Amino acid sequence: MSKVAFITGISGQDGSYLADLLLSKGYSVHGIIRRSSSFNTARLEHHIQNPEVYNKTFFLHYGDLSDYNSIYNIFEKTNPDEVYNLGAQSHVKVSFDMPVYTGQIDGIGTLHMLEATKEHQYRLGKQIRYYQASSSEMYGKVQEVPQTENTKFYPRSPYGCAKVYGHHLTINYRESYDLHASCGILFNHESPRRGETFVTRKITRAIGRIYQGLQKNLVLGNMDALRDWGYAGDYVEAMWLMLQQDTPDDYVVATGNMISVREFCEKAFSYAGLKNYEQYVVTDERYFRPAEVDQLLGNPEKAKRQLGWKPKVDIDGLVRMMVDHDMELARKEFMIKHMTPTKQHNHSKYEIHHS
Ligand code: NAP
Ligand code: F7E
Repeated sequence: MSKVAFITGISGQDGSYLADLLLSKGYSVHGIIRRSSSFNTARLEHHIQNPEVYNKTFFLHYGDLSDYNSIYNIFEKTNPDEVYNLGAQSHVKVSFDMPVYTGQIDGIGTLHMLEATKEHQYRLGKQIRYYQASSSEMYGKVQEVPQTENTKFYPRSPYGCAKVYGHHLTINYRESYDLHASCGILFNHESPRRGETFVTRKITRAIGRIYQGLQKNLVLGNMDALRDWGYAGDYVEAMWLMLQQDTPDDYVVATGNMISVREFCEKAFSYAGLKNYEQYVVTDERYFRPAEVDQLLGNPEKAKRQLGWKPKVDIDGLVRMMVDHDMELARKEFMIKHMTPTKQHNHSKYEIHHS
């Protein structure tokens, strides 16, 4: 019998990579999607369009972390062996604009997931293993460098505060109800599937568009912030490994290296062949945060030692992967923009408009 996984946040960056990984391991994968007036499943299209997989081993259910009833019902329908709670309002800057909503989803939403796990473990009489997406944002104004599982938290945003609540709740449910519940304290991780308003993707999208003449400038906020950036594809393996351990625990997942937003720009622009990134980048107060996290640097020794996990992609590999992807995306955008519908060629809907 294949194992059954239930993923919240399956339509996001990490959820989509985790679904790829679990399907490749033979799992049946169930995920929550939110009702939206426009499509929100772009990162899952390769599974939705695959008749071998869709509604056979890969299933989507409408639900929302704010709605306990929907969560409870999905548990009841799917009887999961493993639960990955990745759903969140995950944007730090947005959490200052929507603090209550962020608390409801990232905090109380986590409580909904833990309650449902506890209830269904009891109902089914089998262990359900639970993964909580904790975050390096919990360290905020860092109390030591690098940060380990024992470093004190000092969150600097409503997002960071909500994640601290979810983190402690997960530990509390583990200790109170004997749940196999683990927290991954993941440092920033990126990919070509990263949301376009997070800084690395915003930079690589802009590079492709500037290269194609589709955009002139890149407007950023604090370029001095330092982050420990890894590759999302590597990080979902660590999530899975945590749930394969006999004993649940909490782990820092990071590369152990950090660079600034400015250095990321330098690397990415120069890899694209655009020398002098300064001529394209402007800063604007709009993108600064009321309270900033100046630096984050993780120590992944415990994950290396206990899980046998280590990152395969370094910062230069990550920059190359994201720039290559977004150069190609912008090339396609350019083609579409400069093509006009034509009646002359039946075989092709478009032709290049040389103006
Ligand atoms: P993401 O791309 O922003 O994806 C977030 C996911 O959560 C999306 O599927 C989103 O659905 C879903 N979601 C949002 N609100 C929801 C709600 N009310 N009910 C149900 N689902 C909801 O985030 P990510 O980068 O993949 O991150 C995954 C998790 O790891 C998050 O919990 C994040 O906070 C945490 N984390 C991320 C990082 C990182 O660097 N990426 C680091 C540490 C921790 P829609 O597609 O419909 O919006
Ligand atoms: O910002 C600075 C910004 O939004 C990184 C989430 O996945 O990782 C992520 O949170 C840094 C910050 O990520 C812009 O001020 C400058 O210092 O890409 P970001 P984040 O805030 O670190 C953690 C671990 C999570 O858990 C979160 O879910 O870059 N920055 N200029 C900018 N940031 C953005 N977004 N946009 C700018 O224009």
